[in-house]
Amino acid sequence: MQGIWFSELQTPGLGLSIKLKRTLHHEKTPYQELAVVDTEAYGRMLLLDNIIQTTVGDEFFYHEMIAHVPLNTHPHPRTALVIGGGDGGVIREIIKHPSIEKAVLVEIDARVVANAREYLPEIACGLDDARVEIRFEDGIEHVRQMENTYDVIIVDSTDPIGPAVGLFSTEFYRNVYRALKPDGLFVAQTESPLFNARLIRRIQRDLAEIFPIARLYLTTVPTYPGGIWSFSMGSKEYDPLEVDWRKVPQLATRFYTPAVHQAAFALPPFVQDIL
Ligand code: AG3
Repeated sequence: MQGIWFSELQTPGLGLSIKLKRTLHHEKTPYQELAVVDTEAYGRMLLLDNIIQTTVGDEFFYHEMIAHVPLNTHPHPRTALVIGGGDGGVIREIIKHPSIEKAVLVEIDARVVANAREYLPEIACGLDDARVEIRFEDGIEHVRQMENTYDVIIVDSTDPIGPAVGLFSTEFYRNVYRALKPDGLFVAQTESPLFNARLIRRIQRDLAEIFPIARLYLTTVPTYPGGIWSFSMGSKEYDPLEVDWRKVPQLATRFYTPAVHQAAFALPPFVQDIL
């Protein structure tokens, strides 16, 4: 292979390789190693500890699905919390919803936000919206301190290694429940059903114990392991399969539509077997 390639070792026996045009930035933050590179296939790409977080070419698959599914399930979301998500992609989607009055981003690493603003403007562009509040603190602590505060909580974390481990814990989900309003709901990215079946099963069981409604839905993300990705939802009142579509706002999206929303909950047998 000619030129310079980046490979993410997604599993011990599987790598995803992308040809680089150039490295735009590289630094060690207090929390992790951060790089922004430009690629042939997907444009600019954000890496944390050599793990692909997002690329300009395919970020909308993920950001639209993690945001619009919960926001359209809630009939009138006013306040939203994003944990992680320092690139701003989830916030950009949230502020498309006219009902949103306040969107809080709690990101532990200020350098992620600073670099996204500088190198990934098409992803970070929503961060300057007047409804957005950015706090550089630990999302686990933030949720522990909140009670009856948010309509929607979205966990846009890194993989469950290092500082993100606590964002996949039973205790965290209990605190999320308490931080939500009485009819609130939450969604977390929960990795690939091809490679993380046991994690997904445990999360779904936790959520089913804590929330009246627990659901799993899927999307495709070309640059994530397996290309198939899961999201787990816990909801106090609203069912994502019973949305009143006449009342949902018309949004400018490239992946999400009401039909895609509904289809995302159709689980293939191999995923059904996980639950
Ligand atoms: N959040 C999900 C990252 C998981 C990717 N995993 C991997 N490539 N092994 C990304 C942040 C996007 N806003």
